[in-house]
Amino acid sequence: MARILVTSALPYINGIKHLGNLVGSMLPADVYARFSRACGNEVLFLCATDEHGTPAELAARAANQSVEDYCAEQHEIQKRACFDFGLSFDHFGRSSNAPNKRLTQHFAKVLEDNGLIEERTDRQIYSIDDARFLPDRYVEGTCPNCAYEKARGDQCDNCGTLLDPIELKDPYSSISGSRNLEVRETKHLYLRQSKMQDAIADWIATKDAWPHLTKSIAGKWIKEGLQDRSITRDLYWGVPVAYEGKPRPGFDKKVFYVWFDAPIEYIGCTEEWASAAPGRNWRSWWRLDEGAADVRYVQFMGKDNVAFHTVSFPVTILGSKEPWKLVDTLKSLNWLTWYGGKFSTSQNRGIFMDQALELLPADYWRWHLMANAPESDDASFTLEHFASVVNKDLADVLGNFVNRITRFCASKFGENVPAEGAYGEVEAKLIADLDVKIAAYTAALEAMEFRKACAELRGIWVAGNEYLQIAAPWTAFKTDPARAAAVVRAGLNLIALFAALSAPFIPHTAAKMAAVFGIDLAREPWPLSAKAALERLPPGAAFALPEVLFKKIEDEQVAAWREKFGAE
Ligand code: B3M
Ligand code: ZN
Repeated sequence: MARILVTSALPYINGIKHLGNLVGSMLPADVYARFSRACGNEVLFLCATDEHGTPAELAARAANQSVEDYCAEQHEIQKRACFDFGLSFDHFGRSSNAPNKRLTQHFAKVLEDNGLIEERTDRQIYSIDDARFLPDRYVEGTCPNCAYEKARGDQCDNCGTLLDPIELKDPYSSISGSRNLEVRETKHLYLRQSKMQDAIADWIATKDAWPHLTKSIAGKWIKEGLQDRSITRDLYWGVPVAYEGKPRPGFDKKVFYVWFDAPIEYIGCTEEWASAAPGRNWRSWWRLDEGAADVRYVQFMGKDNVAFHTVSFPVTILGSKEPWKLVDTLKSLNWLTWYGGKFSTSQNRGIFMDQALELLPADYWRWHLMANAPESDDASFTLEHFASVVNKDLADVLGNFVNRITRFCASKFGENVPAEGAYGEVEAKLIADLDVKIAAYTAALEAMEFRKACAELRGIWVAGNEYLQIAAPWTAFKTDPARAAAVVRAGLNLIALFAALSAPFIPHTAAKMAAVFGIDLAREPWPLSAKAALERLPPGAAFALPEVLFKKIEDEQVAAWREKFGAE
C-alpha cells in the first residue's frame, strides 16, 4: 500500500467552471484518485478555490459585493458543483484561509533569509483620484499596437499583444474611470528565480518519466532561462506582505501575487483537511523529515499552468532549503474547445458545470469528457459527438448488457444468481481474454493515459456482449437449462466486474450496478483476475433488478441544446 497525494489545479473563484476546465484538471485527478484508492492505496485528494488576485476583486465589484462575501458565496457554489459531479476530494479548501496566509508569509520569509527575495523599485501607474497604485488590470486605455480603445493593462483583447500598463495611450482607471493618473516609483518584492536556474534544471532532469507534454513545456522554460519575477501587487485582497505579524515597511497596501500564494495552498489545504477531524497529520504528507519521504505526489493541470508548477512553485520549495515534498508526477492536459472556439460566459458559448447537470447526470459527461480528453492535442467538444458517444458506449454497450442479462435471468431463473451448470471452454476463453484486457486497462490508468484507458474499458464491456452473443443463453435454455444457468451466472458476475472496473470514470452508475448485488465498491479490491471475478457472486444469492442505467440522447435534445448553448 502506497501513500499517494493527488492535487488538481485550484479553480479560480470567479465563476463556475466550464466543461473544458473540468476535464483539464479536476476530473482526470478524480479518476486517478478513485483508481488509486480502489487499488488499496492511502490516497489524499485535495483541491481548493484560488481566491486572490485582480479577477476576484473585479468580479466582486461587478457583482456589487464585498470581495469576502463574493468569495464565500462562490466557494460554496463551486463546492456543490464539484460534489454533484462526483469529484471525490478529501477536502475542498480556500486559498484565503488562515493556513495559506501563514505558510505564504513563512515561505517569503525563508526565501528572503536565503537571499532569494529583493526589493526593487518599479515605475507604475498611480491614480490620484483613487489614491492608489493600479495593478495591470485596473488600467485600461488605447492599445499602442492596434488602437483598440479598451485594451487592458496586461493585454489587448483585440490584437492579443501583451502590454505593460505604462505603454497604454490615454490610460484611465478601471475603478473610477479617472484619467488623473501619473507614473510614480514604488517598491515591489522580486523572487530571484534566475539564481535557481541550475537547481531547477537539475531537478527537472531527474524527471524522465514525466508525461511528454509536461516535459516539453518545462524544458522550454529551462532553455529560455528563469527570469526574476515580481511577487507583490497593489491590491487589497490577498496575503499581506508581512513577516511574523509585522507588516513590511512600505508594503502596507500590497499583497503577495496570487500565483505566489496559490500553489502554497496545496499545503495550506492539507492543513485545513487535518484540522477538520482528529487524528490527521498534514505534515506527514508534506515534510520529508516527518513521514512524507514515502509519499508519491501527483499533480493535474491544464497546460497553461505547467510553468508555474515545474518552475515557480519548485523555486519556492527548493529555495526554502527546508525539507518540503516536491511533485513526483505532473499530468498536464491540452484545451478542450467548444466547437473549435473558446468557452465564454459573456458570449454564452459552451456548457458550465451547473448547467451540464441540469441536462443529464454526471456520469454521461464524465465518460464522454474522459474518453475524449485533450491529452495528445486540443480536442473539440460538440453536442453531436457527445450524444453519439453516450448512445453507443453507455446506452448500447454497457447499459444494454446489464439490462439484458438481469432481465433474462429474472424471467427464466428468478432474481437469484443461478447455481446450476459449470463454466466450460467459452468461459475459459473469456477469462483469458479479460485477463489481458484488464491488465492493459490497469496499465493505462497507472500511466494516466485516460483516452487509452477508456478505450480499454469499452473493449472490456464489448467482450461481455460478445460473450453473451456466442454463449447465447436464450438458445441454450431450450435444450440445456443448466448450461444457460452457467452463462447467466457468468453474465451477472460480469456486471459486478464491470462495476468495479468502471467506478473511476462513472462512479454513480458503478455504484448502482454494484448495488444490484448488495456490493459496496469501497470494500472491493481492484479486480485483477477474471477467473476470481467470475466467481465473485455466491450462487443462489438474491439480486435486485436495476433501473435502466442510461437513456439515449435524442436528436431533438441535441438541437435544443445547440440553440441554448451557442453551438456553431
Ligand atoms: N487558478 C489557474 C487556473 O485555474 C489557477 C491555477 C492555480 S493552481 C495552484 O487555470
Ligand atoms: Zn491591440
